[in-house]
Amino acid sequence: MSRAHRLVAVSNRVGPVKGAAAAGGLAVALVDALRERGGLWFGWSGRTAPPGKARLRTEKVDGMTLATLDLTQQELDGFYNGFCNNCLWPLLHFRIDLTKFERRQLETYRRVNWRFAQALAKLLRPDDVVWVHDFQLIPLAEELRKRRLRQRIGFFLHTPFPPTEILGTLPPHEELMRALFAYDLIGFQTTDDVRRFQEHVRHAYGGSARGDTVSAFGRELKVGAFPIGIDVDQFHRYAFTVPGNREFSRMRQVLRGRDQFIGVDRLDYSKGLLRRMDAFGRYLEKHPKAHGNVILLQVAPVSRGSLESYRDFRLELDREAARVNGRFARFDWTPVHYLNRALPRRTLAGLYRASRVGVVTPMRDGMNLVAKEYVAAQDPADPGVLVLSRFAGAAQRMKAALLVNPYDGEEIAEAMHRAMEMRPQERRSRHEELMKGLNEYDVGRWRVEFVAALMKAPAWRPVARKPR
Ligand code: GDG
Repeated sequence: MSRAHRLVAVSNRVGPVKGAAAAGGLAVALVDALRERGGLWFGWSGRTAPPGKARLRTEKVDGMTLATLDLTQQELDGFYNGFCNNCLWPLLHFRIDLTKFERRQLETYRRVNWRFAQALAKLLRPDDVVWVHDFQLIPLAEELRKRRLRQRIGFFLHTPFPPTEILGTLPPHEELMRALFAYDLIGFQTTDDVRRFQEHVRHAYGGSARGDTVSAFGRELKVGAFPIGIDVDQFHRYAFTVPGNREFSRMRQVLRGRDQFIGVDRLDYSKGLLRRMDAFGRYLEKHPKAHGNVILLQVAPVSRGSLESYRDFRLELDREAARVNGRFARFDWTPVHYLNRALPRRTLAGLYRASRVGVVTPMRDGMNLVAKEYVAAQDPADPGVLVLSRFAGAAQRMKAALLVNPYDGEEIAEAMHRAMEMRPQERRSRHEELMKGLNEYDVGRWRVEFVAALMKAPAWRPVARKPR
């Protein structure tokens, strides 16, 4: 990408920019790229405003421009809480049982995308390269194309792409997939997601897929797998310098020679928290020697707490944690330490480092960055062991972890035991291999490869009209 091109990132939420490193994930990846080229970041402001008062604000921060749009409460309900989190999120995680489709919410989803496009179109320059993030914004490119914008526009899906049998249950699946074909490149987390997308396009719409080119609806686009990574060195530094290092020492003091398993997840039903808790109970049941000696620290900040499915899930998890504690706790030992608060990122790094086993067992996950952070925070001379779900995108390139089926509590419990018993030499060699993978494909490479592929994609052409 030459300097002549400005990078424009679009995501549901914008920022933070100043504390990007502390927020982690997408913020880090995007801020670096945008800062380099004086880019623009566009999205929802995180605020609601009464109808007619919802404003677009632009500000310059650290050499880049932030442009944010308010939503009305009604838009927030129908778009974000409604169609995005009550319908698309469960569907994309293969949970048809939790998927609630309401036509009115779809209309609000369309309308918010329309408003985003309306505001963004005014800010775009002819040579901009636009990178749109995630399922909240599928129709955005189509809306921009309607305004005759011909810029290169790429889309990255952070979640899994589900099988055609599941996607086909969504009433407006064709509308959404057709909208995707207004992009020039679609990036997925793994090659499995790419394959499922290609199969769906073939089966459901009679499209075709050859190599990285997929055709349907009279259009052609490029697809690819771009597994998102982390800033490995930075995360490692967090674990070994103040305050991460201090939190590590405090944790060690509190543990008093006990071993700790750690789980860190947004409180979401896709993350496999219930089975994990149950598996820990099974592990304790089978291994009385662990009693008094092992703790599971589960950090699970509340997310999407206004939705019923999330509130129900939280109650269930509270019960499950209490059940394991009620059954096994002694007056001087509580096996499950369960927090619903978010901790600072550097504290997390110290806690990962202090934990003998990282337990990352989502039922389905696009990638899962916690798995990568846990590995990066370890001491290479005496590393902990990662227990990882086969159904996290991260598993595709982290074969040196102990891979488990997250639906099988017995298997998770066995992996917990195996992790505890593992000799230092095996721990070191597995860790070394995992680190090699993390370094090979870090967050920098993720964004550079995506943007390079987008630049290479053929320039957009409108669908040729059939002669009458
Ligand atoms: C989506 C996809 C994909 C968690 N608790 C705290 C905290 N976190 C941080 C973690 C990690 C991030 O949040 C979570 O990232 P994940 O990748 O695990 O999961 P999602 O939030 O579901 O993200 C996922 C990702 O997008 C990127 O493409 O990997 O599959 O679902 O960085 O550390 N951070 C702080 N305190 C906490 O208590 N500071």
